[in-house]
Amino acid sequence: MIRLLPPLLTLFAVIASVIADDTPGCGKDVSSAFIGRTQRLSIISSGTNRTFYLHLPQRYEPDEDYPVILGFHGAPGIGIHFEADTMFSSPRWGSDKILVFPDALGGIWATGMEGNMTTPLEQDLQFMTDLLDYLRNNYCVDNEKIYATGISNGGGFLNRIACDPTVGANFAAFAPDAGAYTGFQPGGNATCNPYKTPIPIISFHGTNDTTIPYTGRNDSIPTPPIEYWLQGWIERNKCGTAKETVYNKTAIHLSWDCDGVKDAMQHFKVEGMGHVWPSTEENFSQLISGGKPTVVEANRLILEFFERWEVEDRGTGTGEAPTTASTAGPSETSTAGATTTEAGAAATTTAAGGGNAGGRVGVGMWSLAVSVIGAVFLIGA
Ligand SMILES: *[C@@H]1O[C@H](CO)[C@@H](O)[C@H](O)[C@H]1NC(C)=O
Ligand SMILES: *[C@@H]1O[C@H](CO)[C@@H](O)[C@H](O)[C@H]1NC(C)=O
Ligand SMILES: *[C@@H]1O[C@H](CO)[C@@H](O)[C@H](O)[C@H]1NC(C)=O
Ligand SMILES: *[C@@H]1O[C@H](CO)[C@@H](O)[C@H](O)[C@H]1NC(C)=O
Ligand SMILES: *[C@@H]1O[C@H](CO)[C@@H](O)[C@H](O)[C@H]1NC(C)=O
Ligand SMILES: *[C@@H]1O[C@H](CO)[C@@H](O)[C@H](O)[C@H]1NC(C)=O
Ligand SMILES: CC(=O)N[C@H]1CO[C@H](CO)[C@@H](O)[C@@H]1O
Repeated sequence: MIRLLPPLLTLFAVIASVIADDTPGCGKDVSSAFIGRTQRLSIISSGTNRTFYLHLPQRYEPDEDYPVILGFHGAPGIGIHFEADTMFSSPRWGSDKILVFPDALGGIWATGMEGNMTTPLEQDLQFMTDLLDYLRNNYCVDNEKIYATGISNGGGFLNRIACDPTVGANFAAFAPDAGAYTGFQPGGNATCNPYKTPIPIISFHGTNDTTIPYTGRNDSIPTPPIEYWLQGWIERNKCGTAKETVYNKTAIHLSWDCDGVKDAMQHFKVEGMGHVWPSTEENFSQLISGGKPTVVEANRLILEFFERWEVEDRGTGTGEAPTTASTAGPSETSTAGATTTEAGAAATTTAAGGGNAGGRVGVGMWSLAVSVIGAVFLIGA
């Protein structure tokens, strides 16, 4: 019996850390060569070598838990493109966060499309699970503060994450720009079963975007009109009417209260902006496309938005699970120009319970059960 004591105590320590939202990587020494710099690392996921760029905070302390932001590049691309474009890892923006810029296989994220986008969606989603496991096991992660942002095809992929009840449940909020939401066009077959209501989303899209037009695309890479895509989330998130304001003269800012949660959804329709990252200073995507700086500083707006959300948190809402069928697009009665019926093979929702991340809660409850059994056993011994 006594010999069981040390392993049991270790087990309790692990359990305690799980319950306290610390991750197994807390307390682990990290080479100083890793801190404040961007490293390219890799893990094996679905039998494939998957690479990503990792940037730890300037003053990383192994005992302090940090928020994590995943940033998804556009297609074709690699993680460092998104880092260079947004400069999220510069001290000005990201000094207190763990920033991760994953690479898509062949430069293109799976968004459930056929053709060149051949990585199966499940495989890219599994990569997210494995990547988060890796981060939690090696670094001190604040499980409540994990977020995703991205551009174009990366925005389309993070939208798929938001729609996945299991993988999405790791994330507190989402921020796509110029998203290529393939599968969510009228008649598209994407499914969407988010883990909670509302899912906080701040999104950006330029009206002069010719790559992923604001009005949608009908060719081999179909994308929805942005208003149609928004309408899908308005319904899933149970949002009221939009508050509309003119932002800095040339952008339209829409904000929705959703299921009793204030300003849970935000959208910036940026007049004249092309397929770029919105910034008041010229950045790479603007340079490459001949675009110009805009009046919207996406970095600041995104970081301020993320600050407001935690995974388990749902503001002032009721915390009840959605009960309606969850579809990829808006319903027939929508006014957002959707003339077709619900987007294809919509799944009926089995949403993993209001405000809570199903998988994580599962682990928490299991740990609690083990620790109670363990405690009883110890007392008995
Ligand atoms: C995975 O790819 C990276 C970058 O190409 C390489 O450095 C690493 O050794 C590879 N890992 C494995 C296990 O093959
Ligand atoms: C959705 O449509 C795409 C393209 O037509 C197809 O490759 C994919 O298998 C479909 N997915 C489902 C779940 O039906
Ligand atoms: C798909 O492949 C074709 C032929 O190689 C190419 O012309 C096209 O640009 C590719 N599309 C994407 C989205 O990469
Ligand atoms: C795409 O096709 C649909 C149905 O054929 C049509 O209603 C819609 O206007 C088209 N959209 C664009 C942007 O061409
Ligand atoms: C946006 O596109 C319109 C029409 O093509 C053009 O007249 C206008 O100059 C563009 N705006 C910017 C800021 O590039
Ligand atoms: C845009 O508006 C924000 C918020 O009101 C303000 O902080 C910022 O200075 C403005 N930027 C420009 C370029 O007008
Ligand atoms: C290379 C470059 O100029 N990048 C700028 C792009 O925009 C961000 C803000 O989103 C700036 O911080 C960068 O300096």
